[in-house]
Amino acid sequence: MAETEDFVGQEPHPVDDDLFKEPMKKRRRSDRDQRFRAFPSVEQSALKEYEKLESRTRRVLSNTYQKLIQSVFLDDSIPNGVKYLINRLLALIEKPSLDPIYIGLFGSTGAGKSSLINAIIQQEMFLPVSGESICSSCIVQVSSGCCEQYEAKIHLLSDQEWKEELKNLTKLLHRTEELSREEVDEWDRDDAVEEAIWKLQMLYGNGAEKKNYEELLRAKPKGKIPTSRIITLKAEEAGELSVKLDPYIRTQRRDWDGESAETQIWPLIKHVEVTLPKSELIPEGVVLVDIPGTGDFNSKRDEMWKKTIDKCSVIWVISDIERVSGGRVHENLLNESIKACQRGFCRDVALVVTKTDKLHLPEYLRERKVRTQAIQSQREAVLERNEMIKLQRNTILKEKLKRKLPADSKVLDTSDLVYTVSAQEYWQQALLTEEETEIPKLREYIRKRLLDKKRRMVTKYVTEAFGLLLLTDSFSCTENLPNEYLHVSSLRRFVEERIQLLEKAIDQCFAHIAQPLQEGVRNARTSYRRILGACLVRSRGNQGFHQTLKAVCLKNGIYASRTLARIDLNEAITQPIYDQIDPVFGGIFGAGKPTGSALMPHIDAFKHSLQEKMTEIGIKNGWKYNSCKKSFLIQEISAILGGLEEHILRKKRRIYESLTASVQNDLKPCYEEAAQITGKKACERMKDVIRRGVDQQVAEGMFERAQERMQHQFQQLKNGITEKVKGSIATMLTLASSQGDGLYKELADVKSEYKEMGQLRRSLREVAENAVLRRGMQDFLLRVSPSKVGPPKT
Ligand SMILES: Nc1nc2c(ncn2[C@@H]2O[C@H](COP(=O)(O)OP(=O)(O)OP(=O)(O)O)[C@@H](O)[C@H]2O)c(=O)[nH]1
Ligand SMILES: [Mg+2]
Repeated sequence: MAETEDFVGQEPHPVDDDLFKEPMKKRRRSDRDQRFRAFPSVEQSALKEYEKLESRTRRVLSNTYQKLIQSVFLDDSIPNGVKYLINRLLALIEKPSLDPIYIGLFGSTGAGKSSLINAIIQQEMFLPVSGESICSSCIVQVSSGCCEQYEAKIHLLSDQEWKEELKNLTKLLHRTEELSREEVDEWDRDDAVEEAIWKLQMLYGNGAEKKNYEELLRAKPKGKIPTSRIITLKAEEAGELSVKLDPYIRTQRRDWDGESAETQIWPLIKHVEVTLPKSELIPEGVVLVDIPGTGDFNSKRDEMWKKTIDKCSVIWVISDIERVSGGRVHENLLNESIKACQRGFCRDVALVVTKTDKLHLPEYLRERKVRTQAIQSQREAVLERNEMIKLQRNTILKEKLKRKLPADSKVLDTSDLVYTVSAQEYWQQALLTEEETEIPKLREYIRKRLLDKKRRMVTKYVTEAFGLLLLTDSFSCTENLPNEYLHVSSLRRFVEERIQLLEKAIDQCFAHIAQPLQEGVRNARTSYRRILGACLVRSRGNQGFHQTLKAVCLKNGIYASRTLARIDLNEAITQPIYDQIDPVFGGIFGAGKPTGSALMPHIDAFKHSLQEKMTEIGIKNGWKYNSCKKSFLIQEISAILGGLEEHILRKKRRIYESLTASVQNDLKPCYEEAAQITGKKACERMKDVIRRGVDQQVAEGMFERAQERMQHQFQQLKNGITEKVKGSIATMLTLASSQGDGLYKELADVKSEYKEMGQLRRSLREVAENAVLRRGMQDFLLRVSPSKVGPPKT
């Protein structure tokens, strides 16, 4: 509870019933309680208290805002100080309550993602599931809302996006006359070609594959495409929605001969969003995302695939128990998830091993190595194997994360990195109890994450609001201190010095990347030929690879389809650089210690030095202990620097991707040249062009350019940070120094709001303490009588 430690005083706040009324949307109390049904008492109570605090804070802010605008409404000109205040208040009032937590279920086809989501939301047959072929065709997001109905939104590609895909599909199908008999056969068996033909036929009917781009542009699609590009489905019951939704989500078979309207627009579907009514099992604010493991041929969809992975704050790598050991696919998924930790917002990776019920007892017994205990039944075997897998996988995963992430990453401290679940047993309970299927454990994981986020968010919100109220109140302060503002100029000097120090510190911190980057470039130069060679070879030779390679070139080095492993040439040849920089990169953007390579501690140190200086000046000049001005400056510094963290997180991805982006950019002409190649031995010739193109670019310093670009991106981030800091602090000091210069006016009295806000701030600590206390009580009760407490049985 680090955030709440500095709060003093513990007066309980009065609990009044109208707290439950939110200013924007009035909700009935029963509705509100319903939303928390998913929570066992401890989390439920804490969450409620945080929500209460938040809505009260919003109300205080609203009242203050109204008072302020009323007092300046009729004025000819509004003083700068007041304008500043009004804008800050409004921004805080409009700040969204909580960005949802995205939990990505990321796994290859058939791993059991959709089945797992069904079990978690307690709807056995909700999302389509299939054992025969690839089942889910696109990214599906499942969340719960506040409405009574089940709702689904099917998002389609925009006109422009489809045109782009159409262009690429037709280019891919463009066949020349010179193909030999053998090559024609080869061509027909190509996965990329099959997929392209099938997409065109589905949308435009048979024969569409023979038409060119212009002809298809004029052709009318068979299905009806809404202009909004969103199809909304609604239903009263889960089953009803599930039936309506099925044809949109379920991958259509290539030999399909149906004529339903849903399947005709199927190639256009981008992603699907499903909203359940107030769910008991996934609370509002949590989104479960079913992410297929490979990405997509369509650039827009592929970009979305990457972005979706990056926006997840938690990624569960879903792996079938029979494939979890040693599979390359599984390794790729893990690597992609760890990359998301580097690039995106992901803080937490866990491995979820599915289908643990699948066990052939005689085989298991024969292979079993540890024989300390006799195994009597299937159930015992399953449980033993679960334990073993957890031990094994936990160690392996931790090792892997350690190599890739900085040593202080939170995920490395987590004890549970591996879950062993069975969606099938969750419904059948023939072998395992509900607890043993570990579905309830995953639900608990979700609730914990949500509560944690809510706590952090509300703490920040209340603190910021308090600072703002303090500032507002200080505007009407009569405290008259003629001398103190003489020191603003000395303060300015101090700030300038500190900013210079900060710049130096940032330089030092970014300098950590230089050496591994250099090393990585050296490695990349020596190994790129081998890596490229491996990428350009298929186990079954060129057969069926010709057009896939063309697709790779059409997409500037990246090809993703549902049937093949993802190919990304740019990423592959830059991998040796990433291998070197990964831990350092993570370290720069991690929490870290002030002495290490982490960036944030330097910004914190800068903040503390400024705040100390304010206090020091305050004391020297005999400011009253709790001087409004001093507190204002201190609060505003926190607010300004608090915003920086988000800025840095957003830039992080750009920086990380700069290496592949740079290489992709340099290789573009070579990909374009290769994509033009047709005719005899096209596949070999294409490979030659790529090999030669890469050789040439490497000789001309492609990797060194990538290195420079990354360093340039770091430099830009530094400039961005210092500019932002300089700008905001200058504004703040101007405001602080200008009291008495006629910039302020007599404002409405906000004493009572200020007081209430102070109380709310004190309540924060209390809520945190209550949660700890309740957790202790629950643990105690659980030990005494496990059957009476704990999550409600569902
Ligand atoms: N025995 C057993 N089978 C399971 C379990 N979970 C899923 N399956 C089966 O595994 C197959 C694939 O499950 P899905 O949930 O469709 O897998 P998916 O990961 O969503 O697959 P795609 O949609 O193709 O990406 C189906 O036949 C399921 O019935 C389980 O816990 N035990
Ligand atoms: Mg699925």
